[in-house]
Parts: sequence; C-alpha cells; structure tokens
Amino acid sequence: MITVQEYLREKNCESDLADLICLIAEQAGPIRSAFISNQRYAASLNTSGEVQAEMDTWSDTHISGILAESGLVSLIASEEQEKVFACRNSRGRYSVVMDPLDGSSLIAVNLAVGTIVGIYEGCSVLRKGNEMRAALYLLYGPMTTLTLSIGSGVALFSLADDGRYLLMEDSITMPEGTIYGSGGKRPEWTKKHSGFIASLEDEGAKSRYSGSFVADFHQILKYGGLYAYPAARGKPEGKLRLVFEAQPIGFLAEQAGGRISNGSCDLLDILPEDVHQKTPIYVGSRGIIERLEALPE
Ligand code: FDP
Repeated sequence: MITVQEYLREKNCESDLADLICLIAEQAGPIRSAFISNQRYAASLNTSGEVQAEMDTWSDTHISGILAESGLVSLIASEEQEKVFACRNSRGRYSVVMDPLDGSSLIAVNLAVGTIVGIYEGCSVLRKGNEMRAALYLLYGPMTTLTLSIGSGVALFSLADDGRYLLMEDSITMPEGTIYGSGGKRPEWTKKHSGFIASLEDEGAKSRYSGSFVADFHQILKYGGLYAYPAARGKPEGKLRLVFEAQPIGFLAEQAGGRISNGSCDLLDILPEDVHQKTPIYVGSRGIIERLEALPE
C-alpha cells in the first residue's frame, strides 16, 4: 500500500511542504491519546465567545508548539488564539491556519471530531482560499483518517498501527448526492434557506447532521449532497469561520469537484478582513450549490 510520504513524492510535492503535511498528520497520535485525560469543558471562552473544551486548548497548544519548533512555518493562525502567532527565528516558507479540534461539543459524547488545517505559501494568513497550497483534515472516528489535497485532487489515508498513513482512495470525486445537514435553528432560518431545504426534502433528500463540521463534511465528500450552516435572522454572519473552517474545507471540496459558497458567491474568492470572521456556509455537490446560488435572496 502507498504511504502518504510515497504519495507526496509521486505528486512531486516540494520537500518542505511534504514534511509539514507529514508533521501535522503525525500529531493525530498524541491528540487521540490526550482525549482520555482532557474530557472537561474549560471555563474559558475562545475569541468567538464559545466555551472551550480542554481538548480545544490542548490540541491548540500541542500543534502550535510543534509547528513553531519545526522551522517550516512562519505564521500560525488558530481558531483558539486571538492573535496570529509569528514563529520566532523562523524562515519557514509556509503559513498555517487551523481549527485544532473541530466539533468539540461532541467530545463528551464520543462522536467523531477532527483537526482542520490550511497551508499558504509566504508569510500571510489573510488570503483567498483559492491561493491555498494544501489543505487537510484529520478525522478521529473509528479510524483516524487524513483527507488531503495539495492542489491535484483529494486523497484519503488511514492511520495504521505502525504509525504509517496508508492510501485508501485517490482522486475522490464528490457525487451529486442526496444527503443534507443544516445547522442553526429552523425558526431562525432565512426564507431562502428554509425554501431550499424544503425543496431538497421534497426531492427525497435525507437529513444527517452530527454537529461536527469536519465529520459532517466528510460524509458529503464521500456520498455527495449539502452541508450548510446558514445565516440566521439576527445572525447574518452564521456561526462558522471563514479562515479556519470554510477555506480549507472549501479547497478540498473544490478539488473533489464540489463547491463552497456563502449562498450567493464562492467562498474561495473572498479575501478575509479578519482571521476570526464568520460566514454562512454551503458546501457540497456542485449542482446543488449552483442551484442555491441561482435563487433570489
Ligand atoms: P463546535 O462548536 O462543537 O466546535 O465550528 C464549530 C462547530 O462545532 C462545528 O464543528 C459544528 O458544525 C457547529 O459548530 C455545530 O454547531 P451547532 O451546535 O449549532 O449545531
């Protein structure tokens, strides 16, 4: 079986970028081991005012420390840190944006959560998503998987007992599926969103939503359909973050033939003004997203 290192070599990935991807992927082991002793929810709030889980801060401190030491990274922007962090003495070629532990409200109930990472070349993190050099997520489910794109399709690897990531699927293509999952509270959904979800349901779409963006997206990547966290009445910005969540996941979706949108335009074309800025998100099969964008507001 092909390992992630062999895959990256075959794709002619620059060695620094390959090393960075492998270094991040290696952190799945320590993160998985840390769950058992970090089950509580901390008293602290993150920059978006959400309660932090111990695992949010543990994963953030752990990955940031490893990256800061690596010499490969010059800037780190994390959902769990207010400010962008400049790695001292680093002449690293890359800047990293990350949600160290996405879906943390599901830790207490042992459902799948993950780590989302986007990698840009150069010393800047306020970039359009379509400028990303690589995006990946680690999913801590029954298996630990790495879903990766370096801009030439999407590959899926599983972590074996010997610590190697083995290629399970190359060139994943997102089908035009019929699963949908939408966050937010139904009475607060906008008219456009409610109408669109109703039309998908009328066509036979089936609702599946766990509350972990990375896990909910993973099933859409494989089966096709729609994941949405929409604008709500009184909350036009939605809940999820453009830089840490939408851009890396959108990059992967697009590399698999899908799309990401805020409901009216491609999220990968948007230049963020602030690392913590939020956005409504619609990600999934290309045809579904295009139908949504064609609807009047
Ligand atoms: P969490 O706060 O548990 O980290 O980005 C945050 C996020 O989870 C997403 O992973 C998830 O899709 C969403 O929030 C869940 O929000 P709801 O509880 O409102 O469904």
